[in-house]
Amino acid sequence: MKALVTGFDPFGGDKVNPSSLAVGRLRKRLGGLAVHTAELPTSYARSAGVLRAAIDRVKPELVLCVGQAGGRSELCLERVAINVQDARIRDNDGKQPIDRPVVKDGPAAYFATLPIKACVAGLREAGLPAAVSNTAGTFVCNHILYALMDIAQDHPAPFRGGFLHIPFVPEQVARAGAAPSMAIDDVVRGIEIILEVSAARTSDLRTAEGAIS
Ligand code: PCA
Repeated sequence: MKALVTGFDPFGGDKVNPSSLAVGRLRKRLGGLAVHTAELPTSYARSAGVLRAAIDRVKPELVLCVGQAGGRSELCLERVAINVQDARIRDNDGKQPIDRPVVKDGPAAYFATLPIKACVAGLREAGLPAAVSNTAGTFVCNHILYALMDIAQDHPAPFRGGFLHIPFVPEQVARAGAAPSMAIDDVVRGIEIILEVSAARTSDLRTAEGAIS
């Protein structure tokens, strides 16, 4: 089985993006799973094309896109992407779309198809803080999860896909001030657990991971 894992380049004036740092450190093989990686630009206009090209090249059965969510304290498996671009900051092309669709006339939302609750359980068993998240925001990460699941609708090589939002790494917080952070080795370990759990099972657990608000 093959997996494709992507990270994003730095954005918003930051020097690093922990998602590409972590993805760059993944082992190339996890048991029977071959792990391929790519870096996506933090750009509404360009990211989906780079992702599609990587999927066409690798033909993975699993795709996990990873992005930074500064301020979050857990590894967050995203449940859903919505068909909206609404940017509070400029992307790496200087673009700041407001209330535009990711895909014109596309469905309002797509669900991730990885077993997100089983992944959260596996992460917690390994001692890593993890949660199901019900919003990936409206910036480029939501855009790419929506684009990923839209590609999955009619791609000739079927795959399951999902998105992981990760906290800052400690050196970002050391520079920029108080926020939660997670060591990059823990993020790498977490991504590998998500890949192993996703490769091992197609159905998800039926556990309560919802949010009251
Ligand atoms: N995080 C941003 C885009 C790129 C990244 O790593 C986001 O959460 O939308």
